[in-house]
Amino acid sequence: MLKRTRATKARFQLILIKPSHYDNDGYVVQWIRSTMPSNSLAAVYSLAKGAAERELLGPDLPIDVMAMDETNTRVKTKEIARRIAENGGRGLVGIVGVQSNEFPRAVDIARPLREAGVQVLIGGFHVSGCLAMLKELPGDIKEAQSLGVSIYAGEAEEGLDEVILDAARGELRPLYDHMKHLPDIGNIASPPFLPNDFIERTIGNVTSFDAGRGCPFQCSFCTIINVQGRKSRYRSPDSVEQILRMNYDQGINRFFITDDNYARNKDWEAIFDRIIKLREEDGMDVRFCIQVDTLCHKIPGFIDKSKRAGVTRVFIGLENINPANLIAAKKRQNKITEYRKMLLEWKRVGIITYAGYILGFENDTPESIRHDLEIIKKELPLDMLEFFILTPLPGSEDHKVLHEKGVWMDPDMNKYDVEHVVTGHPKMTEAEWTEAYRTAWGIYYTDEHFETIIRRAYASGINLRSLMPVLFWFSSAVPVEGVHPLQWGIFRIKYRHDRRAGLPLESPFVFYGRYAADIARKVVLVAKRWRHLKRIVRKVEADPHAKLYKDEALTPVVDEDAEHMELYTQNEAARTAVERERRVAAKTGNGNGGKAPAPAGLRTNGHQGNGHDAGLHDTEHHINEQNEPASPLV
Ligand code: B12
Ligand code: SF4
Repeated sequence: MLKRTRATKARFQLILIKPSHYDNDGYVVQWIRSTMPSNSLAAVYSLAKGAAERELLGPDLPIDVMAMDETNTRVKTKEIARRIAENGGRGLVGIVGVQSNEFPRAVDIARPLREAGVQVLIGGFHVSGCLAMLKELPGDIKEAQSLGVSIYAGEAEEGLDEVILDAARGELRPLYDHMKHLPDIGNIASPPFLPNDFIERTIGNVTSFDAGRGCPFQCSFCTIINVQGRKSRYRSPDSVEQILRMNYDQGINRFFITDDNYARNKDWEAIFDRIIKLREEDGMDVRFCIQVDTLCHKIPGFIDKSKRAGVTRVFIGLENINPANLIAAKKRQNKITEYRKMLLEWKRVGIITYAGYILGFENDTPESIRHDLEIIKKELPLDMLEFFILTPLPGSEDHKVLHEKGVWMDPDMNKYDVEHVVTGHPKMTEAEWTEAYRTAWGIYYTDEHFETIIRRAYASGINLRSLMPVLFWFSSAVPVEGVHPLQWGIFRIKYRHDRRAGLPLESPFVFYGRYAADIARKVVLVAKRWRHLKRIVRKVEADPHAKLYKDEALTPVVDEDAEHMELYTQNEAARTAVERERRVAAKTGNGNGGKAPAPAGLRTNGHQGNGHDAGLHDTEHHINEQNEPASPLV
């Protein structure tokens, strides 16, 4: 990636690195092809290119911008330092989009660079979250500063120029704090963009961008609201069109819109309308994966417009099915009575659903988790389910509260990847909690349930050739590779020398012997699992009655027998939640004519008490026209 350029004239070198993190053995998690390009990197890279094109440092000091994502590219600090020296000695390494689990790796990258006299600046969610929520900088950030590493908290849209100017003078400040002012991103001149040679290092023809930032809700485990705010800030339809066209021109037509909650992007409709125009009138075949909340189906037209705008996959923050847990986490907007209705709406238009499920809320036990997952399998028409360990991520209210109370939290930030237990639980030991996470994947993705998911999808008009790779990806990442599907990639790369600071260099015999055995094991496992899944798909396709498949989860909400669904009756909290919904419905005059007491969310007409019309549309059954498998995410 770093081409050698011996310059005759000084050139400012701006090198942007999105770091990875370490696996449990202390090796950097890297792949020949990683999941998808990072939007954080795309955002900062594009702003930096903009500064270079504007000749921010004047015509005598041109800026060269380079970007690399460590999940698919080896970071060679010596080469970086040499490149800066060869170009006149002025430069900056920006370590970008650093999440808490990546902070130790970011510091390990910074250390040799600082020793070589290179200026380094770290930005991203870890530093922004800590500055947003903690009264004092935590030890790891102070330690980075003691190495001479500068910290950038907040968004780069209005602060990057200042940083480049300071760095060019060799006067980088220890801290840039932009947390108080959240920039307007409506029409910035350089929206997120990465060139194609970068995207080729990831799976599929996919890139990502944020159409908006911020979310109005208040979930206690969430960092987003404290870093990006609760007010919706969004790009204009023109800006979104610019991003789409720039990518389309380089052959990229699939996009992951990274908004944590696109349904709460205040301008979702205008953005979708523009995309619909691009697709239907200008013939641009663009497709999307979005993230939404469990009330999105109540926004009039949201699901139908998603379909027309080319959304093929949707991530939903389901989080849990026990209302007591949801209330404790301040996730009151998640109503179990809405889950089935929302999922059936996505099924109606043939869009694949993924739901996130968090393990380790205060009422969870290994038994309750197992029981809840069985209910989900039976009663919710969901395609993929992905699991996370409830983690007090720096930047969240949970983290702040535990920190202020002095409750133990693991000091090793590398473990804050929502796959490790990092604090105590009232009902589970660390071992039980870890095991509950590990086994959850196997409980959901059984052979029997694979077949059920595939049958439901087939009967709903979802293209099985497009479902199969994602089903494979989400069900196999943990058993095969031991990493979360969002972190998986194609073919793991490991360098013996790229080991976490403080850990010994292993002997080549031990290292390569284990590496080779590991590769062999994974190849066999991957082939076996893929063939197995393919057999199930073929079986369903060969079944002449498969299109007529029905089960409890696919039962239309209007016909369901709410009294017998375990989702609504399994415990006191569920029954209370259903009762509360009934009372709300009765008060707002939206009852169902004195018939069987169906919860508000189970009715098919009328208002739902929050001003939105639930309006189940009686449109034709849509068939997902997407055929070829691409990235596991988009
Ligand atoms: C998209 C996304 C992903 C994508 C990443 C690919 C992509 N397309 O970007 C995928 C799905 C792969 C992913 C995976 C994970 N993610 Co993620 N992800 C996000 C998400 C939703 C959006 C990221 C984004 O684009 N933000 C918008 C950009 C522009 O904001 P930004 O990163 O903060 O960058 C701005 C500023 O920080 C600043 N800045 C950043 N770097 C620098 C550097 C310099 C030099 C300067 C000047 C400024 C600067 O300027 C930028 C532009 O304004 C965020 C939540 C969020 N709203 O940000 C979670 C989030 C970042 N993810 C999170 C987590 C935990 C994970 C996983 C560990 C989960 C898991 N087990 O799978 C993995 C880890 C991946 C890894 N280590 O390899 C957490 C991190 C929390 C924390 N305290 O660290 C977040 C915040 C969500 C949450 N749950 O709270 N993720
Ligand atoms: S709905 Fe999602 S993005 Fe919004 S506050 Fe809750 S966890 Fe955060």
